[in-house]
Amino acid sequence: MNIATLPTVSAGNLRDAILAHLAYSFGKSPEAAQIEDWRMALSYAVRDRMVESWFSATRRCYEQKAKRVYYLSMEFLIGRLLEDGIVNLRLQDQAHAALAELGLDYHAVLADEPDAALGNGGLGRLAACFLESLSTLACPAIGYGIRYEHGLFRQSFRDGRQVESPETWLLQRHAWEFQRPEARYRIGFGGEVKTAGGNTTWTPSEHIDAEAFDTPIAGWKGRWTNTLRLWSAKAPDPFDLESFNRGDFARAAAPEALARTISRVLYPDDTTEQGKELRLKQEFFFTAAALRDILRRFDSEYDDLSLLPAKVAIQLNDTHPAVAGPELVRILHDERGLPFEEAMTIARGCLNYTNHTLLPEALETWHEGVFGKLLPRHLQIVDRIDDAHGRANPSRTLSMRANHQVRMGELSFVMANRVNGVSALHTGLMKDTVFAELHRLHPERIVNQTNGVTPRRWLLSCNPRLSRLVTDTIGDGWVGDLEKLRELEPHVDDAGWRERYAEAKRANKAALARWMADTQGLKVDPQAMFDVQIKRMHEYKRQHLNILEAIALWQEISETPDAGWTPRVKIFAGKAAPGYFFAKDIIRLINDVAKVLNADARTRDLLQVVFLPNYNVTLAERLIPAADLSEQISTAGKEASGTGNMKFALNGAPTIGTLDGANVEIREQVGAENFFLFGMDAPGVMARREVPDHARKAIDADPRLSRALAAVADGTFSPDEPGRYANVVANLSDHDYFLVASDFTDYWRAQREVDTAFADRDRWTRMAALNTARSGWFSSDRTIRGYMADIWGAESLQLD
Ligand code: F58
Repeated sequence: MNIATLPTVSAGNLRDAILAHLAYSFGKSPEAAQIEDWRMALSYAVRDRMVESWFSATRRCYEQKAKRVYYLSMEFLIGRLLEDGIVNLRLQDQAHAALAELGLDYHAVLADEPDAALGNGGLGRLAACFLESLSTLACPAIGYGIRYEHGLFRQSFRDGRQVESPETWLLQRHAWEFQRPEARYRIGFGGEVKTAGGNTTWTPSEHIDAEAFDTPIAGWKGRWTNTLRLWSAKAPDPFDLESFNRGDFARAAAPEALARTISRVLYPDDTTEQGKELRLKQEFFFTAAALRDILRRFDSEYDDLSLLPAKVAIQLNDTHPAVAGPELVRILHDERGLPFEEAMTIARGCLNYTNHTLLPEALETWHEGVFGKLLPRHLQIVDRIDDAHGRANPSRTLSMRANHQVRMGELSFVMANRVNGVSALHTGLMKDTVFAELHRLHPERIVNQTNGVTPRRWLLSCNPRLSRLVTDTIGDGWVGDLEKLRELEPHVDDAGWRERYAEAKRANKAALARWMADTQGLKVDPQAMFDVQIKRMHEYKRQHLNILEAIALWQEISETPDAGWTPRVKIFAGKAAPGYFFAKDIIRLINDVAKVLNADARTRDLLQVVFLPNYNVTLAERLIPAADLSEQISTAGKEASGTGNMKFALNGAPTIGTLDGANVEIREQVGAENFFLFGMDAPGVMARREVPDHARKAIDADPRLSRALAAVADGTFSPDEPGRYANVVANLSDHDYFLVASDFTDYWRAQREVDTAFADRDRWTRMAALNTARSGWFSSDRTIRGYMADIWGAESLQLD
C-alpha cells in the first residue's frame, strides 16, 4: 500500500474496529466493558492506522540509504498520546461519531488515559515536540530514552505544603508500546580494564539487560511515522533458583529487583547530580543500549565504519547522554580495532550536543571516583580525549578533568560536531560565558536553534475553538505550515472577526472555570483576567516576584477598593524538586497567600490567587487556551529559552516578561506593542549584582515592596506560625541572587499597564490575536528544519 494514499476511515469502520479490539484484544463484551477497556480498544484501532506508515517509513529509509537521526534524551515528556494520534490521523470526526454510536463520550474516553510524565519540564517536552515534528517532516529518526516505571512524582498539597507521591502511569494499561524482547542488549558496569599486546579490554563486574519498548509517533496527516524506543532494565538472570529452593524467596527475587531500579524512577532534581551513582548508571544504561542499537542497524547496511558520520547523526539532549562520546570511541577502538584518533574523529562526526542551561549548579560533573568505579575504561578514554584535545589546542587553559571531576559539558562540547543553544540570547551567552574558551578554540562549532512547539498539540488539539476560527478564516494549511498564521493579520482589523476571536477565548475561560469548580471546588470569575504562571518551581523563574506583586496589589486594593481595578485571577501551577526547600517554601507561601486573599470579602472579586496541584502536560493543555496573560518573568540570562512562552503567545495570551530566553524573539515577532516588557536585561543583571546591598536598596526605594515583604515577615499569611517565611524574607533582603527586589518596581509598573490594556477589551483582543497571527515562527517544524540543515545534514524523504 502506498503511504500517501491511506484509505479513509468512516465512523462505521472505526466503530467496528473498536468493537473488534474490545472482543479480540481485551476479551470484553460491550456490556462488560469499563471506560479503560473502551479507551484501550479505541487506542488500538487508532494505532492500527499508524502501522502501515510506520512500516513504509522504515522501508523507505532502507531503500534510500538515508541518513538517520538519533535523538538521545533522558526525558520524553509525551503526556497523553491518544488525542495526538487521532488528531494527526485526522480521525476526530469519526472518533466522535463512533463513540457516540457506542453510547460513549469522546472526552471522557480520552481523559481516561494516564499522562506519561517521563520528564521534568521543558527539556523533556521539547524532546516530545521534536519527535512529532521529525515525523511530520518525514525525517527518519528514532528517539532513545528510558522507560521509567515511575515518571515525575505526583504533587498534592497538605496545609499548603507540597506532598510528593509516586507516579504510576504503568499501573493502567498503556496502549502505545510494542515490547521488543528480541531487541535486548547486555550493558556492563564496573570491573576492570586490561591491556595486553596493544589491546585493551574492559571486563565489567555487573551486567544489566536493556530491553526495548517501541512507540510509534505519527506525524501530521499520518504520512510518516517514526519510533520512540525506550529501554527497560532487566536482570540477565531474573531469578536465583538456588535461593528459591532454599526457601529464601526475597533473595531469589533480588536480581530482578536490583536490575529494575535502573529504570524505576525519573530523577526529579535540578541540582548537581554529583554523587548520585544511580543517575550515572541510568545515563550509561540507555546511552550504551542506544549506541549498540544504532551500530547494529548500521552494520546491517554498511561494512565501512568511516561511513558512520555520513549515515548517523546523534543528538545529545543536554549532557545526560554525554558518555556517548567515550562509549562510541571505546566501541570503535577497543572492539572494532580502529586507531584511537580515527575512532575519535568518527565519533565526533556523528555527535552533536544541545545545551539547555547556563546555571553553573545544573552543569553535570562527576567525581572521578564514582565515574571510574562504574566506568573504568571510559575514564581512561575521557583522559585520552582530553589529552588529545589539549595537544591539538596548546592555548587551552581549561580541561574537562579539573579537580578530580569529569565535566560533562566540556566533554560533550569537545566530542561534538555541532553544539547548540536553544534561543538567540542563550546561544550568545554560551559563547561569552560557560563555553567562552571552547568557542574561541572552535568558533564554528556553536550554532543557535531557537526552540519551537508542535502546533498539532499546542493549538489544533488543545484549543479546538480557536483552531476552528483559524481554519474557517485561512483554511487548514497552517497546521503543517504555521507561518501561514500571518494570513490572519488583515482579519484582526475586522471588528466582527475580533469578536469571534474574543468569543473563543471567553468560552475557553468559562470551560476552565467550570473545571476548576468541579474538580478543585474553586469559584473564579471567568470575566476576570486569567494571569497564568505555570512551570517548574525555581528561584530563577521567580514565582516569588509574582506572588509579592499579588500581595502588594491586595494591600493597595484594600485601601482603595473603588479605584477601578481590573479584576484578576492569578493562576499558578508547578512542581518543586523534593530536595529544593526554597522552592517548596514558595509553593507554601503562594498557597498561604491564596487562603488569605480569597477569604477577603472586600477584595476577592478583584483579586484571587489559585495554585493548581500536579502540573503536567494535560493541565497545561487545559490552562494555556484559557489564559489572558502569560508570565515569563525569569531573571534575564537564566531561562535558556522557555517553550511555555511560545504556547501562550500562540494561543493568544500576551506576555509580561523580561528580555530572557526566547522572550526576546517572541517580542520581535509579535511586536513590542503586543508584549509587556519589564526588568533588567542580562548585562543589567550582571551589573546590578555588583551593587553592594542591591536588595535592601531596592526594598527601601519601593514602599509597596517593603510593605508586601513586611506582611510576609509579620505572619499575615501564616498567623499560626509568624516566622514561617523568615528564611524567604531574609534571602530576598540580604542575598537576592535572582534580583526579585531590584526588578519589582518595574514589574509593578508593567502590571498596571496590563490592567489598563485589559480594561479596553477590544484593544486586548487585538493584541491577543496579533500574538496568535505572529507566532508561526515558533513551530517545532521550523526548529527541526534548522537542525536538519545546520546540524544533522539529514533530509526529508519523499512522500509521494
Ligand atoms: C529547559 N531545561 C530550560 N531542564 O530551562 C528551558 O529554558 C528550555 O526552554 C527547555 O529546557 C528546552 O530547551 C529543563 O527543562 C530540566 O528539566 C532538567 C532535566 C534534568 C534534571 C533536572 C531538570
